[in-house]
Amino acid sequence: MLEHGKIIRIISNLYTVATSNDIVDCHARGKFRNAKLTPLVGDECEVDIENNYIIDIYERRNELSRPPIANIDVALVITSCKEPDLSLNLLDKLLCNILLNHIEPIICFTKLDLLTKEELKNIQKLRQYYEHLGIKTTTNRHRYHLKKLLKNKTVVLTGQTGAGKSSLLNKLDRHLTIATGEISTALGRGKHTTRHVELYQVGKSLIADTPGFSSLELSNFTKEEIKSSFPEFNNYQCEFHNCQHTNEKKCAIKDAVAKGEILPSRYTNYLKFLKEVKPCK
Ligand SMILES: Nc1nc2c(ncn2[C@@H]2O[C@H](COP(=O)(O)OP(=O)(O)OP(=O)(O)O)[C@@H](O)[C@H]2O)c(=O)[nH]1
Ligand SMILES: [Mg+2]
Ligand SMILES: [Zn+2]
Repeated sequence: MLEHGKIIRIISNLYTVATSNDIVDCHARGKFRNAKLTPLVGDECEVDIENNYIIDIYERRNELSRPPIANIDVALVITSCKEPDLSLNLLDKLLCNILLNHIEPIICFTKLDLLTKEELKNIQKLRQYYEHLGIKTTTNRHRYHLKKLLKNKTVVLTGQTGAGKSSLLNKLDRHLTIATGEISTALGRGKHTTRHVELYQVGKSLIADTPGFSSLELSNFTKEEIKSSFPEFNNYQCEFHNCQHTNEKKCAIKDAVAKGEILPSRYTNYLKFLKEVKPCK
């Protein structure tokens, strides 16, 4: 018998699928391997519930490869302010990747309790900057706000290892007991506690916990795409419409950085990301 379902968890080659009235562990048909199609958490699929096989994957609305997930409304970028240290490079890179995959990013800052008053003010300024770009921001302290932002959405948590993704899920639903990690204070590094992607029903949202990472490549995008993923650049008109905002003598973006209108970190990260694209593109 065939039923429609959604993949909610993948651990190595075992796929857990939620159908309308059951949760079944399945294997995937070899044909996916031949078609170079890797089933992802979030995939809508057809399952043979007698033989426990996924036999078809429906067309995806969208997908991400880091973390691997499909059919997402919102990517919540869990951004640690301390332990691990705030990385604006990773934040901007994640935003780039999410925007270019046509998914809405929302930034969620964590570990604000470890900050001094001065550092907190800086986070507040950062929040205002990103909000001004049209990107919503929140913190893991504001659970009511978070629940409102994520209501009726399929959400993926993404961000550095040790940033507090699993801890946040446990706080959003007190029935969850997902393992969370210790931060080694000596090294200031996390231990990669979460090892697989899994969707959880949390109130009126479906939220995926994912393994953290500390690096991400933007090599699949073109320079033009990278440029288009910086919304603040649209507010300025350079002399040449194809200005790369790099070595050009006159450039409205560089002027805006000098005037303090564009955050220096945003511009520096833009330059770094340009260097990561494939040379042939
Ligand atoms: N002080 C403080 N600690 C936090 C906060 N959020 C999480 N932590 C702690 O940070 C550590 C790592 O949290 P996890 O939830 O395991 O982090 P993760 O993002 O799931 O990490 P990976 O699974 O490795 O990707 C745990 O010891 C948490 O208790 C916070 O807001 N403040
Ligand atoms: Mg985790
Ligand atoms: Zn320019």
